[in-house]
Amino acid sequence: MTRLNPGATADTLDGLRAFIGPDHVRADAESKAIYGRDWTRLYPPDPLAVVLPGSVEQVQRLVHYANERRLALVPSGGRTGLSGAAVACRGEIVVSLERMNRILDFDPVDRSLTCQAGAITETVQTFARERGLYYPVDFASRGSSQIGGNIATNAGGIKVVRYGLTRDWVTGLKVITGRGDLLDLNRGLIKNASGYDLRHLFVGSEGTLGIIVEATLKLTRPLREPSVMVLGVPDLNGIMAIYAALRGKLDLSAFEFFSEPALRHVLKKGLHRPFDTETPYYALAEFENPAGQATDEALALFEGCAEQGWLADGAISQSEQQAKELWRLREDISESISEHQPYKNDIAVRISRVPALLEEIGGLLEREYPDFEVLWYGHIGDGNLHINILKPKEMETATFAERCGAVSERLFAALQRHGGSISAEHGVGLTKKPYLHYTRDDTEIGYLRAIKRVFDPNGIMNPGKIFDAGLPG
Ligand code: 2HG
Ligand code: ZN
Repeated sequence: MTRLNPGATADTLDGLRAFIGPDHVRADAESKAIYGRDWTRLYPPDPLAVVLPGSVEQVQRLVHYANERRLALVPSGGRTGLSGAAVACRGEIVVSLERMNRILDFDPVDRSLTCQAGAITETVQTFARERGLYYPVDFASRGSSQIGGNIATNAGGIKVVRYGLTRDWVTGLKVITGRGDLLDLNRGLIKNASGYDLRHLFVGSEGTLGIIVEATLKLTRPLREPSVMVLGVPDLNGIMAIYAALRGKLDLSAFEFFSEPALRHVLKKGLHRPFDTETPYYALAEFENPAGQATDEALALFEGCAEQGWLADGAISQSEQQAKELWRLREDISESISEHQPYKNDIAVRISRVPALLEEIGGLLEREYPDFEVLWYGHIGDGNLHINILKPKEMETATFAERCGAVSERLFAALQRHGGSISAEHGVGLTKKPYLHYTRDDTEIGYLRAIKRVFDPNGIMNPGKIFDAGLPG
């Protein structure tokens, strides 16, 4: 990989220190190691420096400065990403928004809040809850992920079946474009039919068009006493049938799944089986159940699904605490397997295509990886599957990556035939960049490049992420 910022010198950093402050421009080895990577752990971090601006003005000045000197910048949130979009491994300057973490405004009539990009997801969720409201974009990394990063990847998570993605909750964005302009996009409006909505270009842009500095987020009413059911399911087709049955009758707020091998990893970390029967797969459904009013319906559905042979056993939460414990069986999987350096797939198809895709990919993986441990879990109610392949202990990382990469091509070709996407919610970053053409054709990628040129003509914004832009940077 070509190293970026070859012309940068000690003077370059002194220039940054002059307007960002000496303590907020760091070039020590520890800071570089921490801020140069995300949760992928695939790329050795190697930034030139880390800068931590404290205001919108400082971010704008920084982008002007970077344009004048052609310095490559990597915008950085909580670095919980799984595709390498926030990785700085080629001498880039990491721009961490972590000091810009305040909630700036709240309006109960609009039911919205405005925060700086570095606000932690959980802080926003708690702020909303304390005001009787709810920010429904939610996932396991809520305690460290930041709103700006969530927007830059259009994060999904565990409540998408009911509430949609991050995109659906952003009513306003302030950004500094790669040219250094400040854009104040949509300003919290619900309706705004005045031409192209540039806000949506920044949602999912993975730091390649500019730096998100502030966001206005919609809030909603909290869930009413949600209950959680975990169901033991003999096969993946059964999960889809159960989903169709439950969807019509319960107010579902989540519909997730995981396999028995995936469950075993969280059990090893101290969690308990939800019931005695072991089944190849498990579905987790969350539904509103105020004063237990939906319990009878849920139990009747359970009986009906059992009669059809779609499920073999199940458990339903009787308290908030039990609901939390059942959730952990699904939410803790990713962290529980991280020590095995998994090769991650985060694929999506239309919900109706899930069974056909599963059959095809399931067969392919069984044939190609008989010696690897393959784990299935994810947000099946959105058509989003996370397939993780664990590295055998004795295998070299490079050999493992090569074998997984070879199968990826065939996996993504199958996905393409089913009209799917190579990334449902983790983004493209570096890990999925070689495969972008399976989801976007060349003409479309040409339009993406053209958009990039408009916002970032010198190619200073997160160069080499999503696609190669063919720009100077
Ligand atoms: C999840 O749904 C996260 O748990 C992580 O998106 C998925 O580990 C993964 O592949
Ligand atoms: Zn996920």
